[in-house]
Amino acid sequence: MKPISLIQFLIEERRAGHINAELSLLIEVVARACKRIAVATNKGALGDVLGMAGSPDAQSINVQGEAQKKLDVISNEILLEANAWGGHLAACASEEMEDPQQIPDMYPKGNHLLMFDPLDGSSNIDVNISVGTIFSVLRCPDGVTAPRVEHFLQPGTEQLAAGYVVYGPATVLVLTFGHGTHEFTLDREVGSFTLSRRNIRIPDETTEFAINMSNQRHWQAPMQRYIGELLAGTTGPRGKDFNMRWVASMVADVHRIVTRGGVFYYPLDAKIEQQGGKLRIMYEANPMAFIVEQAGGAATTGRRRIMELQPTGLHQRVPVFLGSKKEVELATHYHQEADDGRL
Ligand code: P6P
Repeated sequence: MKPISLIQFLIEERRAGHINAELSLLIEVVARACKRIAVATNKGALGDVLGMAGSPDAQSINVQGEAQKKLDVISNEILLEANAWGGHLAACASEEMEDPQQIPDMYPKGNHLLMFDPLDGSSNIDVNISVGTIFSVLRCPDGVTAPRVEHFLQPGTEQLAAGYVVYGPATVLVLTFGHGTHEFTLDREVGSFTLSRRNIRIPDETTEFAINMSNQRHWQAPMQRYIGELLAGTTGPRGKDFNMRWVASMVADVHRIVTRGGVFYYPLDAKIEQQGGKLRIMYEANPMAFIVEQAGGAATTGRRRIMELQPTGLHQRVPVFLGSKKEVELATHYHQEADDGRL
């Protein structure tokens, strides 16, 4: 069968009325920027892109209070520069920046808001483990020409598009517009993303879970109960053995789930309860939730559907339970039971 390029797919989606010309251009621009990020990431030790940003005695710290890797800064700059001039955006927001970045006055403004984590899992870069870019697209409220934070604070159900690019053995883009989840693999010889899976389905059941077990003693009781049952395997109430994976790179873990099923959990724990969770709602939890739901999976905070939350801050953190529907529903059910005092 003749390969379908991302451009052809976007034209199909426009003809189907799923997206408009401006959103189509936005996705093309983001995909092209991610190809540049892939080139930078793939240089490894040969490209002066590894290690920490800033100088040894003046490390670069981002809005999250995290030391920035050189590639965090490089990836952020690539996405900002690529999206500044096309006229498809009103503003951008990034994990790496405190406030939204306006489109420079010399360029036309568009009707979309773009949020991204330019290089998620960057702590894995120096040890050559897959990392990724995550992005989410919202509509800019009518009449708003200089979007402020509050214009970004829309529930995940308002997303027009969401996607990630995983920089692994292959460079793979996974994308949804709310009409299924689709995968594109970068054909390096041609330099274009080529449709590799259309209308992905995540199996409802799984025997594979992803969680950072070192936090176990800090989890809330329902999480202790749920994971304890998985670990008990055939000797416990689940009556089957489970396998565990934890890449500590959300994009890599989610891509495994999108590819073969499974669940990913970053629950509340006593260490992070004050900050509401580990992962950020606007440019990690919501886009991944959209992608997973459109592939037939589920995505909750352990108590509520992630995409129904009303965000309260650009960098707000939430717990994340996502993946194979039946498992996420069971883990969520245990938390709801505990909250109702029925446990
Ligand atoms: P931990 C990477 O820093 C990240 O934001 C996600 O990509 C990943 O799933 C998680 O944090 C890893 O957290 O506590 O295992 O280092």
